[in-house]
Amino acid sequence: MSTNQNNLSPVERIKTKSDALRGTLKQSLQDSATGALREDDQSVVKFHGMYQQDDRDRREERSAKKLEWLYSYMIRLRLPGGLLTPQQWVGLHHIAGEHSTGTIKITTRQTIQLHGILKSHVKPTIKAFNTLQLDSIAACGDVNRNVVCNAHPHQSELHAEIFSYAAKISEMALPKTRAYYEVWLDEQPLLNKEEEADPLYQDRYLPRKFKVAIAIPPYNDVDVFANDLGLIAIVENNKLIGFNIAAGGGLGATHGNANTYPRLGTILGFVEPGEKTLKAVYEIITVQRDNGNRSDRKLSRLKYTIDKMGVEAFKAEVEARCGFALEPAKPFEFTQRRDDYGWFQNHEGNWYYTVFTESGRVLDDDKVALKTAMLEIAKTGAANFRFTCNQNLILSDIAPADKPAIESLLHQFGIIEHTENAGAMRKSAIACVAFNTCSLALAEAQRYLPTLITRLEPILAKHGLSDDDISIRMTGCPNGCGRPYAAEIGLIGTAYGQYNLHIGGDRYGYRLNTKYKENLDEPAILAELDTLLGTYSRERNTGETFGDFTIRNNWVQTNPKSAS
Ligand code: SRM
Ligand code: SF4
Repeated sequence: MSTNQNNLSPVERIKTKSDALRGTLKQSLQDSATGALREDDQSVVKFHGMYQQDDRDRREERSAKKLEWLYSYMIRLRLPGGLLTPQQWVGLHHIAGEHSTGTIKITTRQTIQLHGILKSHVKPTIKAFNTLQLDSIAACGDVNRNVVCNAHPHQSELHAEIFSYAAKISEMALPKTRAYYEVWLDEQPLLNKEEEADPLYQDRYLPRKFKVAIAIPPYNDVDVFANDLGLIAIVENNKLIGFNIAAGGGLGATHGNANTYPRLGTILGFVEPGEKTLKAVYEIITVQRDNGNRSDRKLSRLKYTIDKMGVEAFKAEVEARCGFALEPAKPFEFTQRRDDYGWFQNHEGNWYYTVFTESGRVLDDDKVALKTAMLEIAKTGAANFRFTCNQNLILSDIAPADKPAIESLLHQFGIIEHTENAGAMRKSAIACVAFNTCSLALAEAQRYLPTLITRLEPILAKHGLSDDDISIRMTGCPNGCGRPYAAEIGLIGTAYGQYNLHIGGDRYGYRLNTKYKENLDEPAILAELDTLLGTYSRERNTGETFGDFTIRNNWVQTNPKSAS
């Protein structure tokens, strides 16, 4: 299925002639006549972890004044496993205030984004991050993205060992080019370009983004099957014996394009830990590099490569490149995907507090001064900051002696109250960024889902479901950044104020949902959910989740692209 070289997508040409991702970024940055980058550089800059965006709330006003759109940049950190020291959080807080909108956004891939950074501030921002030993290399672009791992160290005594694979995989799959250091950090250009030869990415990189997740059963907070490549840790007698490998997950789809679809991963087999695991990950990436579609970017993710090659042929090719066969997959079970809120202690005696961070937005608003509170906690130096794929924040690795001081700050700023008082559905919800920065948004998501849940709460209460952590996820378009297709209730934007309603997904990330109703506005969403939730409440079996009930009740059929 190799792609016709004459039919390459424009991005393929931009990559190969980009001089190892340098493009003309330096010249683009110097052009003070516009807030934008040159067209090709807008693609190249993604590989440096940033996107050119504009304030969509202000497009009309700017156009009326005959001004160019208000361009700015989003920068996404590369943070394998999503961990910052308190010193790094303090630094991040100040960088956010000085260069961006000020809001620190925790993403669904366990990292941080800052928005609204003007062109003249991008380089100072990257430099400031560099002083904190943080970078944004490969956080976006056609490369391996941020590697995610179960966030909470209380979940397994082997957490640290398994967690270390996130950094190992991230390092292994990092592009070799020095472009980032030259463009943003003023490193002298290489005299010998051979030094940055890149056997993995060569000069064409991957056909599309590539995502890796590591899950430690029974917890699936990473939504492992939604990734191109998922590693499921297998632990026996308190020892990591290896990983089941799932491949071909991905959620993006395009309204009206039947060739595109969300798909959850297929388990290929089991591999021993260490070198063999890393080799298998590497070669799955090379098979995608060599076989992925480079003509049509809508069909270029690994899920389409696998479906075209067939699972068995794909697996055989991976094994041939590895020089070893995968063993049959080992049994495992996921029984939780949501975060555990509040205090937990791990086997070493350290304390952890998971803070409810609605839609991952760390800011001070009229409800809670979350950002100030986190700064004061970071200043104590007594807690690390870990991020979850559910967009929450864990104050972590707190020594018993330091717990009272942290707890007192949590009380002082009302964080404990804020976390405890949020309802079960709100605490299980995810919303993507959407407006005002996402150029692809058709409808609101993070600015609207909290309001919708407030309007749903009386309905939940009426049906006795206030404590039921039904998963609800909303995105502003079908790309699936908030993983709505893997939720019990998925709301996917089709136009401003309108959403497709999907149901039938399970609670733990094995089964995709299915479209149930199209183009609903808010009254229609509330009416539909009132009916569905009422029936569920009356007719469910003991312990039956909403997602499972919707399938048993034949409201929708099981989605055939679910995990297998
Ligand atoms: Fe995403 C594109 C935000 C997780 C699938 N995603 C975008 C862009 C960059 C829009 C763009 O291309 O111009 C969004 C930037 C919005 C903004 O203003 O910040 C964006 N995606 C996000 C984040 C920030 C959502 C959030 O609220 O947390 C997440 C950042 C993750 C990270 O830290 O790396 C984010 N995106 C996801 C996920 C979920 C996941 O990976 O677990 C998915 C679905 C899984 C998958 O990849 O299939 C996802 N994003 C997409 C797609 C569809 C890709 C596809 O295969 O079709 C696009 C569009 C594209 O690539 O063309 C996209
Ligand atoms: Fe933007 Fe769509 Fe992703 Fe939401 S799902 S952040 S609207 S690309």
